[in-house]
Amino acid sequence: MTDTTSTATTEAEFVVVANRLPVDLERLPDGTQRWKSSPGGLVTALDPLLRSRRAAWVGWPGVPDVEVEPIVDDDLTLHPVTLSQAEITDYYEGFSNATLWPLFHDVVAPPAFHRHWWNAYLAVNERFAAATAKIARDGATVWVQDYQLQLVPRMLRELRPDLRIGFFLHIPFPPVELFMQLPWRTELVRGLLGADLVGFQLPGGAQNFLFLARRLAGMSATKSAVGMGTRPGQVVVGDRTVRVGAFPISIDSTALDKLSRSRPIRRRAAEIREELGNPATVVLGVDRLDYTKGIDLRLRALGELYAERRISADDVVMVQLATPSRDRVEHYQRMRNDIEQAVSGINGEFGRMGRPAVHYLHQSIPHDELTAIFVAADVMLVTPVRDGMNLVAKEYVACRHDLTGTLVLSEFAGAAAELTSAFLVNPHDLDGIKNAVEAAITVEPDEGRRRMRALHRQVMTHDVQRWAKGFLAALGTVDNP
Ligand code: GDG
Repeated sequence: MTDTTSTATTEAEFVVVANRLPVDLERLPDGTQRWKSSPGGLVTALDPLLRSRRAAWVGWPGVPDVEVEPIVDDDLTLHPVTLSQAEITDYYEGFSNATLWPLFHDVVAPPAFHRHWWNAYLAVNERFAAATAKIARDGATVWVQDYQLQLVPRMLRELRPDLRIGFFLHIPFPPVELFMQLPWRTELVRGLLGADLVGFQLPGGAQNFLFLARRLAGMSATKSAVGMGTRPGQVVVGDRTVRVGAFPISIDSTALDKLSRSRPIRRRAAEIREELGNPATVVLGVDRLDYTKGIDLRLRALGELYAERRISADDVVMVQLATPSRDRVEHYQRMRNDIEQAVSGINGEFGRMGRPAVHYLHQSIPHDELTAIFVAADVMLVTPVRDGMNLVAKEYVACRHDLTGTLVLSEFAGAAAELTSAFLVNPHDLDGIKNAVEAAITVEPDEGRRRMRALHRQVMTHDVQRWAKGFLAALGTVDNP
């Protein structure tokens, strides 16, 4: 990442607006700061589109209270939005992650409603809209991302009616009955309706939104059929038509497939199995440490399977990678304690000296190491109680070109709509999870290969590049894929 600060373009043709920039500002112990690139799925998906025209990315650099100049990296300019510590507490940790996140994930934790959090959300959304309005060229395309910025489309349209505005929600859009709890429900729906295209992971989310648009914002939905991909429904808002559709996100499947086949990764995968004591079966969980991910449920299922001697810790060990996340939000602190207690309970009862049953890592690990762990694992457990998509499930599948390995997948992950050959489970049904885990461990090789072939084909043909192109085609800015 170049850190040239002088020649920031003020006239972008394509602008991505997201809570975070694709780079993090790092403060070093000596008081200096530097940029660290943090390429996520979104960056990979958008990179070719960003590079092919004068593009900009508007986002928070990850550190409070810093004013930094735009960063120019070839054709892409990064525009940092400054947030104060109080705003991070109220807008990000508060309204985004303790109001919207639980509300949009089926209230698995009770959402908290505080007016001062909402006020901070308003103020920060306004700042993002203003920053975008300043840098977009006449008639530019703007793509706003995710639940932290749902008011931006309308605010931006008021400032700049000439822009073409798309919005994509990465998390589920909740059932109407739950959304109605939100004191600011009308403002949020109106905020989203400022876009020309509102995209969701699944048709169900799009349908929920269409219903609400009609009910709360007094708009008429002219077509309620919402298809996957590029067949959106429509809402008429004054003299504008807002399109609403489902665009299931994915991963850079080709890159991951290639990496997983590489010699260093395969060598490291073999080493990992050895480090685990060469068990017959390695079971894996990879999640941000979040209460929606159902880590507790899969640990309970595993513990009961050991206790009932349906599996033995001599043959079956589990690795649970729980990446640190939102650790200043109270609910996350409690959940971390519960999960760590569950892990030590299982290890206390079923582990042996030097051979724990569950290897638990509360760390963020490098991408290559994570890929090697995917390659090393025989059974992948993805058991969220609610998840917009779940990229981990797709990443595991992309790493199984040899068609080994089995995936146990919650019906409540968006990915279940596409990955129908997985062992699908209702995460609330503990016996169901136990049966699925046992079936995944003991599956006949032919049956396992049959399932993985279908999964692998799906993930390889529906990648993140296709997702981005499909969305932008529906927005009318690129040709149909
Ligand atoms: C939201 C929605 C939706 C995890 N630990 C490490 C690491 N990861 C990577 C995974 C994966 C990503 O983080 C997590 O993505 P998920 O999709 O699983 O979940 P969320 O973070 O909740 O994402 C979700 C997604 O947005 C996209 O729309 O699918 O439903 O909740 O890529 O591999 N990567 C590295 N080290 C780690 O320790 N390098």
